[in-house]
Amino acid sequence: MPHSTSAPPLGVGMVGYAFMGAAHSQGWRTVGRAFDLPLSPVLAAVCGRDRAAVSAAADRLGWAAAETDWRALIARDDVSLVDICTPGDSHAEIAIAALEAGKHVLCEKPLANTVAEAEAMTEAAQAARERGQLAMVGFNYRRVPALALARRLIAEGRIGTLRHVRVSYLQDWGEDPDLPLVWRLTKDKAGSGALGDLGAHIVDLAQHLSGELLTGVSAQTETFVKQRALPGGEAGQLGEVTVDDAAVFTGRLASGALTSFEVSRLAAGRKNQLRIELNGAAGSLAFDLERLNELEFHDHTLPAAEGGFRRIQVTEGDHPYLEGWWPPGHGLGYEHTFTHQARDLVHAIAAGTQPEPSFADGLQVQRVLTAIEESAAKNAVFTPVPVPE
Ligand code: SOE
Repeated sequence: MPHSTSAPPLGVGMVGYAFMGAAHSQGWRTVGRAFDLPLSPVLAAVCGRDRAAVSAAADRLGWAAAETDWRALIARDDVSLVDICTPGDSHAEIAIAALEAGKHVLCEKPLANTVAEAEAMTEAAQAARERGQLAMVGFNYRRVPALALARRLIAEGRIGTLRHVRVSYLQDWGEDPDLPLVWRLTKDKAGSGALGDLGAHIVDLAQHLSGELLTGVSAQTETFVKQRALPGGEAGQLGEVTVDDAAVFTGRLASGALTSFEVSRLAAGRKNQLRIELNGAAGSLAFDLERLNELEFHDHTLPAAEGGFRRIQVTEGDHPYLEGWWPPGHGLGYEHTFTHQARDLVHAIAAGTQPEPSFADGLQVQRVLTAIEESAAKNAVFTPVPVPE
């Protein structure tokens, strides 16, 4: 696909072309048209194992060429940035090889399936940084304009000393009894279930928005549907679900603020609902991904008679990322977060500065996820304090 500006080209090669691959492709296709960029992304090649399927994906998603071996993709001279959109079990191998081959890397979340893999990736990224290459992990929700605004307001002290962060991320596709044992339900491919898939997002968001890290967690996880039909198996043949369907956990931020988290793939009627509320001594902020152009803000410094949550319509030209889009008042959607992610990465590459979130940030989230799993394993024999009758 030709690049649209006179800026020097930045050749992108993407591995994987399913849901996340399509979302990232959308970002790469649109970013140079929505924003003024110092480099012009070129969709050089996409990679997948099946020749016919990857060629069809290249046509559909706008990639100039198709490869069937990710090593060949990395070796291409017209690829300077490798974008990894595969299941978690291949992130480490591809990212480390790409960094060693002199490429910049964008890797979908969660960074890896294990802390050890994430550590190796972070080490490779740090070595590559010395050579001028950059690596970023794709926590796209940081780039929802309303959440970027929330971060700005919190950094400016508008909600004051933080007391609570309350987050949930709920979906319901796991409630489908006919859902087969897809890769997201297997530990060897996905690392964990709702925890790594949805929990990684909300752990990152809670820490990113508050500007603080979790110091400890206490968790419970559950796999409600323990067996599913084996894809390609005979009728009635079932396989074990080896990941969690849902997790609830609490934690403390460094300041002592209390946090609570809930993720599920079996929350009937909740399709892709991410809600976050932060309460501070001077005010509160609340956001719901299903109303992603809005941010609720309560200013607790106002006289009580004037307080209460008000809805900020995050569609103005001076709101984060809005300069690239429509006249004021015309909202954005889920897909724009991938365009914004591409924008920030292109700017960082041109400036030679570390894009956020870094692989080190992805590793830290991985450590939180592992602590949650450890806590959940301890709580597997549930020993609550009995409530007297
Ligand atoms: C899972 O269903 C999923 O696709 C996640 O993997 C994405 O990260 C999330 O943004 C939407 O839901």
